[in-house]
Amino acid sequence: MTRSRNFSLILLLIVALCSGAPSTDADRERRLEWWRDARFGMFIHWGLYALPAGYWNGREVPGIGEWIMNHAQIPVKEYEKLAAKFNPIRFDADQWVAVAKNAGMKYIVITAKHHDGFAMFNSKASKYNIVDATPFHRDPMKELAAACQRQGIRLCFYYSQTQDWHEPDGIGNNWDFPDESKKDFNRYFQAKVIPQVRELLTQYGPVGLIWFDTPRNMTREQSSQLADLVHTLQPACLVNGRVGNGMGDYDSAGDNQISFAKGTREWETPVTLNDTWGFKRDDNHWKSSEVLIHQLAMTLSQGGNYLLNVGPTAEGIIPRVSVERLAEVGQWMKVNSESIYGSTAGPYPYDFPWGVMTSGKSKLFLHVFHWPKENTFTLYGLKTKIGRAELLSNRGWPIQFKQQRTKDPEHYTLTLLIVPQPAPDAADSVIALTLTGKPEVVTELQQQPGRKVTLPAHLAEIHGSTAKLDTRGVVEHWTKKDEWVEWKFQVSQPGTFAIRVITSEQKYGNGWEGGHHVTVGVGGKTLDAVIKNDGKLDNPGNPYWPYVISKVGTVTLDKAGEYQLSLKPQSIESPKGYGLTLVSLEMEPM
Ligand code: FHN
Repeated sequence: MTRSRNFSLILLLIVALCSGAPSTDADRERRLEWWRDARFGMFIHWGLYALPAGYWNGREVPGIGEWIMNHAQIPVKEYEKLAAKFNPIRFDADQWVAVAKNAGMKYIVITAKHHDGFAMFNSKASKYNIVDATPFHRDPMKELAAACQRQGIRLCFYYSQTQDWHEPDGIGNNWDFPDESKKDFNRYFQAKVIPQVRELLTQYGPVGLIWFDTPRNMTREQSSQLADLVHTLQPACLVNGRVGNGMGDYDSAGDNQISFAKGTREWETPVTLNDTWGFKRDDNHWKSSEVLIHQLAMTLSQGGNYLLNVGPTAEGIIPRVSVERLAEVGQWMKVNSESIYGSTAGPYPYDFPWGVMTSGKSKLFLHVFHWPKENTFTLYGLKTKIGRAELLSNRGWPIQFKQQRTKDPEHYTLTLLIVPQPAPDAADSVIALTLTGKPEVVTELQQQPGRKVTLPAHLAEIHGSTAKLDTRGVVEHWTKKDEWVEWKFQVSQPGTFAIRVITSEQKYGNGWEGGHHVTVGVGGKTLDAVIKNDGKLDNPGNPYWPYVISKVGTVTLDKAGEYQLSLKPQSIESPKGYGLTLVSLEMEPM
């Protein structure tokens, strides 16, 4: 190649980089490759807020730890003093990365700057950073980048682009800066956000993704400026959905949201190990490793990545209980990671009474949370022939199986003949089915072995315009009595069933409305009922949305075949606007 041709190629590249040539679908696909393979990451919320750890002036401040400045309305001048005391001498990047790696996590997303505005990295754009403003004087991001390189983990950065309580033009601080008319968000955005994001992408080697948050007032131009900046400086770096205006490479679910419906594209859910993100010394509400494993499998079974948070102390220590829980998850991952890495959603549109399903390249993975009491395990609706069934915890010892198909009505049954007792893993025993062809399943709802029928809200036909499915898979804003839902489903073992409607409280138990009169029509019969609180459904996998059971009555379906069931309100009580928040309708065999 001649010198002048070389030169023109370089020139072209520079022009492309400077013009921020918009990234294409193919670029996005390439960027997503590692992330799809990884599936499980560590979130780290670490900042000045770890020092007060939930207390200000001797008083406990309710709420999540990293929001203490906002919740206690701490003046900038007071909060800034924390920097002079922040000296995390016990911080050991290699140890943190090892904790993530040992848990089976493949990427780390750490708060480079949270809403308090303090940069946890060396920043020329703002002196309010860990190197310049603390006695620590070290750049933990540099140390983490090196440790991640050594241990083969991807380093990613969280960056709060709108909320910055330290800056007069940032969003969120109305106690120091109450005069909205003086604020110029774009001035802050161009002077701090853009230069700092550039620093993050130029100072630490390859970055896996930038995790923006709370897009709030972001304009399309600002979201696109950020996404383009990231993709121009590091074309392989992903941008999460919270950059705003649909400009991310993938969608971000709500905090702690474990969805039971597949999204329209790739998505990720951030989850807390206790209730806070940033360290709070008295938050001991730890999720068990069993719940964490369930959440990981549940999230992936709907095609999502699971980003699990730790909140290190101001000394630089990941709390002991977090390390222990993650090590327990890691034990499970050592045996079962084939069902996670590179895997994706299962082929059925619904979950099962026993657990959830994920798919590998030529395998289906059955995550059995509730192990059968008898020695057989039955799955309906799998059309593809399997060549082998085995427990991931006992490879090399295939399980005997039988596959049957009956006609009129068409019905597919796979029976695993002998499964061991007790459950190989109390949390989640994974059965791998090796398929002999493309996975094909009956996607219509059907009665499950054990005779239970579950009709999830996200598979209902919704007649109405106000009632809508949220991204969790729940029908929300159902406040009009002329809106209704219905399902079609197959029954293979007729009998009498107790019907119950499962509704959801608002997040964190912040309200629930009942008292709605409804009718349930099925098999030519109509039942009248009132949606009331007949008890809570045990729902550990989705702990922040308590579920309420309402008993409706019993119904007998005397023949096998297809049925239709409708749920129609006669009246809806919605003084707070929640109305009927539908999760599912269940038919328990009697
Ligand atoms: O306000 C933040 C919160 O502090 C935390 O960082 C979470 C993590 O997803 N994001 C925001 C709220 O959604």
